[in-house]
Amino acid sequence: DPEHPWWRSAVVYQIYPRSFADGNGDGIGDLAGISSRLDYLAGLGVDVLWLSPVYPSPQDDNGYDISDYCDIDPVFGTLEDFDALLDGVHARGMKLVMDLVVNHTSDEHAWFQESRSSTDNPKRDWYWWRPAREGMTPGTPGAEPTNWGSFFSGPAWEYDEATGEYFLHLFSPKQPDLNWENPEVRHAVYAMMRWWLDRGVDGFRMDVINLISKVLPLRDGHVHPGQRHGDGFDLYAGGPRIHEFLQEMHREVFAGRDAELLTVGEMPGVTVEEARLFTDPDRAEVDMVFQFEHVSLDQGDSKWDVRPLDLRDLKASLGRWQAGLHDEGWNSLYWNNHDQPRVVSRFGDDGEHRVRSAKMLGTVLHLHRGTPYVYQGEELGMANAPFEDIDDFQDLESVNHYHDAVAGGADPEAVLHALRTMGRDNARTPMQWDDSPHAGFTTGTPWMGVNPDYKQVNAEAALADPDSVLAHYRRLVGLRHTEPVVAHGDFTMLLPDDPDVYAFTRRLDGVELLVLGNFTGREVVATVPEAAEWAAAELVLGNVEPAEASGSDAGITLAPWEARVLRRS
Ligand code: ISL
Ligand code: CA
Repeated sequence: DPEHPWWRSAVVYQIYPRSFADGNGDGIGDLAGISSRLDYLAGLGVDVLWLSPVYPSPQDDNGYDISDYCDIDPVFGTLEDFDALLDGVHARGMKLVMDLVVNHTSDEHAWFQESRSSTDNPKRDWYWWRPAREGMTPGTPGAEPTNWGSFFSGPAWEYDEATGEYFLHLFSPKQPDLNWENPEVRHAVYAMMRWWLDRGVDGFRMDVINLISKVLPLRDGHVHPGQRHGDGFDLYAGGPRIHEFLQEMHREVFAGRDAELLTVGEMPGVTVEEARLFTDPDRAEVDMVFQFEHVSLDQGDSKWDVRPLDLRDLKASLGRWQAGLHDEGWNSLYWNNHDQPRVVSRFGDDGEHRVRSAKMLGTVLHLHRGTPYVYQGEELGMANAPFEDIDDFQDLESVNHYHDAVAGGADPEAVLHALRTMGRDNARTPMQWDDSPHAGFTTGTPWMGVNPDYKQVNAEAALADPDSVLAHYRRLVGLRHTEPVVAHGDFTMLLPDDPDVYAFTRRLDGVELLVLGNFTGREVVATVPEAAEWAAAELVLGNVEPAEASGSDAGITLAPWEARVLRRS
């Protein structure tokens, strides 16, 4: 049914393979480890698994720097292991989506090795090579072709002595950007994608896919006060040919087989207006996008400028996305991924109310209209890790930022505070399977320390506890499958000015749900319309013992971090 593609009632589970399950005891998660945990995932009820990159990689950015698109990194296994995993996933009625990282390759990819070998190599133009700024000595500070900073600190250009030119890298110097203006590049990427689809994979999550079209000619960005580098974002995000490229990719790769597939474009900075275009089925680009507005509301000028969340901003933002993609396009829904801190620590309470607030957050997210994504460990209420000093961090983004900021005169303790709050490593501590050493993640020494809370917070304990976060997530996934109003209903935000309560209704064919979430550790009153009637309605799902008569005309009283889903028809 083209009106109701299957992914509208699906839930996706993201696996960060390095940190999920180690099958061979070398301390790093791998494909065999994932295969051994498929029953757990099927038990959660999710429909799709998305794997962060498992391709051969120098692992400068944990696999987002790919040196061969058509193989598996030995650290994760072999293509045979991959096929076995795919079979296991399909045998359980689930689908498998691969990460597609084609804004850039690794500098160790054969394409880049050729490209850098000489200025007249046939693949020279597969990447962005530019001479030094006019009148400047190549390789000296400020001689970069444009003033752009990279996402991972420092300039976005690396000088290559062999040929005396610079190459562009929006991320690390080991992640040179591909030149999508070159049709050979595009067709090589499409051929690779077809190769994976022919192997049986069910779609792609497309890494920073809105950065592939750059404004030409490349030029300087505005230098904001206090910034060392220019801001090139508007010159490479959502560039002039982005829709053309995605439509071409769709024609070349997905046409004729897209009904069974899932495609999601990761798009930093994308607006709701642009997202409508990207996800309008008639335009044949992608099924949905990952947007970043709601995970930027507790940040100032940069992600390291950490501020408290104002719940009204969150409702205004997500409410705008719900309305904007209601009739055309489709939302993806997420709190967490491998780049974000843990949501229970970020928007909930990872102390006394960890379990209850994790359930509240899951409830609010999963009852929106859109396709929810669960990031490994989120379903256990896993929390941020207690990193102490800079040596505890592994992610190049955090480590580079620390050295950069401290060299620039920042207070090291303040920088560490920001890393502890927003750092990507929070998401990357090993999955907590049980209370045995290293949480059952590995029999060896884990590549990254396990969160010490694993004795309490682990899958084995959660499976045995009907009141666990895991049990609650299983119910949330189930609701999307069994209640058409959850997958397909209209969405109406309520109480936009209430600083404490998240409230909305969903409606379909005479069935109506009211969803309430208390985002505080205090008892609060949700002053929704028709409160007394709603308080008496059927409780579909909650996270506290059903309250005694707690509603009156004035409102519904919610316990600290309480969530309630009520139903009437
Ligand atoms: O987390 C971020 C840094 O603040 C984001 O800007 C992130 O870099 C951006 O969302 C793009 O992320 C994706 O591409 C990166 C990779 O490091 C991330 O892990 C990936 O999700 C480069 O491939
Ligand atoms: Ca391993």
